[in-house]
Amino acid sequence: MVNNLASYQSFDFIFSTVVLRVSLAISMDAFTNLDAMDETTSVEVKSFFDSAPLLKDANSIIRKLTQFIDHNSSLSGIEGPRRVVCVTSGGTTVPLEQRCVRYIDNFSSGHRGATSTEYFLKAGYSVIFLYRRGTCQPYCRSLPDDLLLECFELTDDSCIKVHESHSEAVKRAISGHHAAVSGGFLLKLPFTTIFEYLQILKLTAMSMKILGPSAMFYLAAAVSDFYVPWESMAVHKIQSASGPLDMRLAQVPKMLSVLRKEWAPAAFCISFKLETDKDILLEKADKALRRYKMNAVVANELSTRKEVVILVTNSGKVSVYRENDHADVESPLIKLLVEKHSSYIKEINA
Ligand code: 9Z3
Repeated sequence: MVNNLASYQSFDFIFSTVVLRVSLAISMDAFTNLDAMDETTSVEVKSFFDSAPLLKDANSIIRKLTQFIDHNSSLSGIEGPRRVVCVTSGGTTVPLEQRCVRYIDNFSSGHRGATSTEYFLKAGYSVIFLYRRGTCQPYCRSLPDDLLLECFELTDDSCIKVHESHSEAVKRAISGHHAAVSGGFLLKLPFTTIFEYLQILKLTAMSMKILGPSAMFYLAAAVSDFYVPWESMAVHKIQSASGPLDMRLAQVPKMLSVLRKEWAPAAFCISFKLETDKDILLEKADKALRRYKMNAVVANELSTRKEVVILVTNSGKVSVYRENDHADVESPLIKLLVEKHSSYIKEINA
């Protein structure tokens, strides 16, 4: 969870050179009784939101969500009303200071979320893309990182034109993105911190509640497990003169149960389970499926995440592979999930 990605920033806080002793505020052993866990969770969820810093632009986010849901709920789609999926993408940060200089980051390039968004749009879904600022964007996957400098060139008469080698990729990106946005099928909402992510997820879920089973959550974002509560966070930059840093992180409440039970109870919910140790991956995915009553859990291992994922549902486990080295594993994955979503809608409406 604490990773060295932070080292690419210009900040002077480099995790590999600082001893960060993490003591967990809550032990998982406390959660042996599920009812007790539910009660503990709802108290923690309330206190998380009560103490979180106010979400900037909350009114503008609510307005965009309302317009988007109004528009899409009036449209028809595959076998019924148009389906809407909330795709979360990228990692959340945990600030260590209120005037933040240092933070803990969660690994995710955003490739999974951006690619999946394209396949959902292609399958006739509308997408609320809740993404970490600066991560991979739908339709931009095949563009170089240094977009402006590599894709464009100056002509002799000082005009700007797209470099021949990138012209197909640029055309595809512009037309795909334009079609999705101008049709009102793609809404992009950015986040950075765990506080922003969970507050926007809550607003999104509550606005999607009216869609009933036509709503889907595809939670591919890498969400922090531990955080520093806002009220106990240092206001100013932590000083390094006093030696090694010793801090206590609280556990982020398990929002999946609240999403499932309160925010959007009829939605089709897919969460992701990421592990680096393949021996515990499936056991952890099974646990998440049961504990949070997900409709499916996508289990993936960090090193092979672009080649294979395992779809875990109540009816078993299916390995999903990409078709070849140049294909996206998200293509067969989204196809399978769309089928499962269709069966779910039929079952609910029967
Ligand atoms: C994933 O497992 C995603 O597939 C990846 C995608 C983050 C691995 P990239 O963005 O990678 O294409 O580079 N996301 C969920 C990760 C996560 O934090 N899951 C939590 C957990 O495993 C549950 S919400 O405990």
